[in-house]
Amino acid sequence: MTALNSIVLLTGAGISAESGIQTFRASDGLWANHAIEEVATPDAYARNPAKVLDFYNQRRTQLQDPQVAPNAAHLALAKFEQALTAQGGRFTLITQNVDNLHRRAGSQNLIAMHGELQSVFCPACGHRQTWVHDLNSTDLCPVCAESAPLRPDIVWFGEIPYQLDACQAAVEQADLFVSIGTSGQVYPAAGFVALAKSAGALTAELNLEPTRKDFDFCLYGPATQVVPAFFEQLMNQPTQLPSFCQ
Ligand code: BV8
Repeated sequence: MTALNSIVLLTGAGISAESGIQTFRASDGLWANHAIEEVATPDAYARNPAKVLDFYNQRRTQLQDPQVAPNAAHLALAKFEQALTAQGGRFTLITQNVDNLHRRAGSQNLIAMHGELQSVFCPACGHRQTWVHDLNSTDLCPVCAESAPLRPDIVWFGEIPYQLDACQAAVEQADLFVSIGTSGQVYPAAGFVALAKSAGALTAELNLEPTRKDFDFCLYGPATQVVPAFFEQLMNQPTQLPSFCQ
């Protein structure tokens, strides 16, 4: 097997679950207590901005909790990226998550395709800035200061994910595509595994439970256990994929 030089990851809410951040589709997940149509679409924001801002303010505030920190899975990815790039390899981490845990863990080549809780932008002039506290509809853009209030820098349903071309190019050039902690239900991210396979990459799923997707290799269990195990083995023998399939 050729050395796995170009590795692309897609992470979802499951990698942050053990850091205390709710996932979306678990029985006690975010979508169990909030209707997507009421908090995560442009129409919802136009209809009831206060409700949408409150939904994101609660989640942004949680990132200030000292208990919420990168876990062993986030840290293992940052460590692996450093080792792989030091050997001349390419590593791209695409996350669907809007928390800041990959950044805090030290991941460098990171694409936050669904945006970030700690960022806001002005729909009128495009100004973007870091924002760590509550956002209210009275917070006007400091650049154009028009009537346009700043909005959460989140890709809502029906909006085009960020850096989609870069994501798809990375997936098409991957030797190995690893999906971690995602139910694989939200597109276009959920289509990346098929794109990777069609481009000849090996594919692996590290998750709490199997999803309906077709992967070459799989390892199931909590991310803080399966992610360090998988990447430590990969670091020690970069020319073959750990055969973990259960
Ligand atoms: C778009 C930000 C037009 C908000 C989010 C086909 C093609 C394109 C679009 C569509 C399509 N079919 C349908 C669509 C429309 C829609 C869509 O996919 N709907 C779904 C529901 C059917 N997609 C869109 O609207 C997208 N935009 O289509 O624009 C376009 C597109 C391309 C080109 C031209 C035009 C926009 C989608 C983005 C929406 N925004 N997030 C916010 O965060 O509030 S999506 C949201 O879901 C989050 O980002 C989240 O990350 C993401 C995916 O969820 P997961 O991360 O997978 O979380 P989930 O809870 O589902 O699963 C957690 C997993 O972890 C589970 O498997 C669990 O077992 C595991 N787990 C739990 N604990 C652990 C664990 N694993 C390991 N260890 C543990 N401890």
